[in-house]
Amino acid sequence: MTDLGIGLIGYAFMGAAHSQAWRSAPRFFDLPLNPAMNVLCGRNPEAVAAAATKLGWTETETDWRKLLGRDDIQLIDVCTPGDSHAEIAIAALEAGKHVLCEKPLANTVEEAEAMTAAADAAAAKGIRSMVGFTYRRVPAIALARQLVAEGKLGTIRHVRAQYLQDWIADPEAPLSWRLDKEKAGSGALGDIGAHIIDLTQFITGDNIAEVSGQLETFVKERPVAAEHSGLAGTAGSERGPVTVDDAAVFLARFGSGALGVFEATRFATGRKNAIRIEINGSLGSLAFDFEDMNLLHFYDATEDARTAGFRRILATESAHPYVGAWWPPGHLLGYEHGFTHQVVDLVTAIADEADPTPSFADGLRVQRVLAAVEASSTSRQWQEIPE
Ligand code: 4PW
Repeated sequence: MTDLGIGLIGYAFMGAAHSQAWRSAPRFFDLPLNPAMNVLCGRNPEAVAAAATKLGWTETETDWRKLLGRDDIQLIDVCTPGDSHAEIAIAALEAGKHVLCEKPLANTVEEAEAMTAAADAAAAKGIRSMVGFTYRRVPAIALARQLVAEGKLGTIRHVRAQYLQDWIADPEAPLSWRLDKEKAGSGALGDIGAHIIDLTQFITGDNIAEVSGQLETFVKERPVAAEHSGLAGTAGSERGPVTVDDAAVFLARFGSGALGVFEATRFATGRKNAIRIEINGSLGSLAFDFEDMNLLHFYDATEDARTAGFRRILATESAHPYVGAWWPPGHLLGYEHGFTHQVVDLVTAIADEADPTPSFADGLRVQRVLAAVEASSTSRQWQEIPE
């Protein structure tokens, strides 16, 4: 089978999740190309070498530009903070490499527009790109989209979405790059709010047309981190400013006229990674919570009122999206499986010479909603999302 040489940039939380996916995908799914975990890239030579050994990469590089000139790399996987997404992704696409880029696509709409233009130009030459809105690949979420597309909910009236975490609820939790506007673009809004924007648009097949939002930074100064990885760190003795939002709330109106209520926060004490989505339509409703990610709740409003009620669908049947490649029914999947499914869909699209989704254009659409929420928070006015 033909190799698809992978160069992964970044080896922290997301780098580890993507490494697991590149390793697992060909072991459980019949892929049309063999992902070869050729090069892991990071700036610190000792740390990247140790990570490569642990995560299963053959070689390392300390300068991402070197990946672009290598013949054994056909795909660049960008797992760096948002401030380098545009530069790396555009250079990689121009060098003829396929690109998988972590979300949010960029730190600004302007960067996301430039990335989308580069992706369109590359697609004309058969070079593919995808943005990592990984939760689309949770089987229960993919099932929700199928049910909506089949018309089982009828006309969508309400979209209710929350992404709740609490890892910085403690005011002494140290600063990380995710709390630095230069690095991350925004806070809870872009890091986790971006997911619920993408997910609700994905499930409903409808786009957000206008928003009215508020951002808040509850804790304006924190200890600088002595060390930090993923969502955890240890505090040093100095203190520094938080330059992003801690929480974002917004109302939305979808193109179809459905009303949306969104909330993204890292201050929801007790909620660790609760992605809660409820959609109410004229014929029924769906409800999902990532903290119980194998379940999708479905209410069929056309049933006999005496027996109608929310049905608890355990999305572990082989008839459910992605599930057939894994375990027998009831043997649950977890966080990492979404990343594996993302790799499966990307590699399949590359082999089929098709454009994978979510595309950079989808990422740009989310970026425009993020910018509109920020603008609305400042202006205290509703903001339309440009098409
Ligand atoms: O899903 C979330 C990510 O998109 C994770 O919980 C953390 O926040 C890590 O990055 C973002």
